[in-house]
Amino acid sequence: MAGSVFTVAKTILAPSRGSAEAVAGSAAGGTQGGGRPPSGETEEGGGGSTFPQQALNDPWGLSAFRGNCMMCHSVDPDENAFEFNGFGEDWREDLFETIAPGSDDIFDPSQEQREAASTYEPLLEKDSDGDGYPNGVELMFGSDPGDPESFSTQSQELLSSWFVTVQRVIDRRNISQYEAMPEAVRATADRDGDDVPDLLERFAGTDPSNADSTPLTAARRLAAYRIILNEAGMNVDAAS
Ligand SMILES: [Ca+2]
Ligand SMILES: [Ca+2]
Repeated sequence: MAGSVFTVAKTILAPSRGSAEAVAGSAAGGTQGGGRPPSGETEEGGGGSTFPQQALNDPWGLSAFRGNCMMCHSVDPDENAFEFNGFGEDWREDLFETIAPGSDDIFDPSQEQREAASTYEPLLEKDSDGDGYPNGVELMFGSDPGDPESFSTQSQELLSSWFVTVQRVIDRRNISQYEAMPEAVRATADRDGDDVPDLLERFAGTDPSNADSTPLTAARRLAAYRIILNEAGMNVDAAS
């Protein structure tokens, strides 16, 4: 399988679209969600090449083209051995010890249990990669919780306050209601052509002029978060 899939660049980013598609297409048993958006519409998140990847992409609205193995795995370039990074270890520990106790194989728990591990509050509060950004903040705004060199240009304090507000709102009202709003569906200017409009890149803290700096979170989900925060009076564009 293409080694390039596991090549991690150093800001918030992911494998090239071509390699991600190749993996998504070749993974046995996988389904690929999202898909390229119709012209003028934002991309939708969810899906992915493997069941564990889908268990992260679906609840967090991550792009199937950008959510990737490196969120949980480290690959030793010499041994080519598949190892887990800190986030992968923490996710597995919560899954196997708390959510699906007694299981120790990734295929044993149900997909609902794997998704529950991805949204398990103690996991979200941890900072598995030690970059100062809690896992929940990284999953919401689209940096890699398993890579200490991937984090937003927005401050941790700001994103943590936004995280709390968004979580409180979507406890009461499903995120899909926000994703269906015309403001979330309509794509706006996207200078670097990475499918995340400039406005949403500034919001998430990536570089709108660099296609290698792109949130893992799909544009549709980011737009929904932005609507929620603006409705809550957080005036997000002033901070972008
Ligand atoms: Ca972190
Ligand atoms: Ca990180």
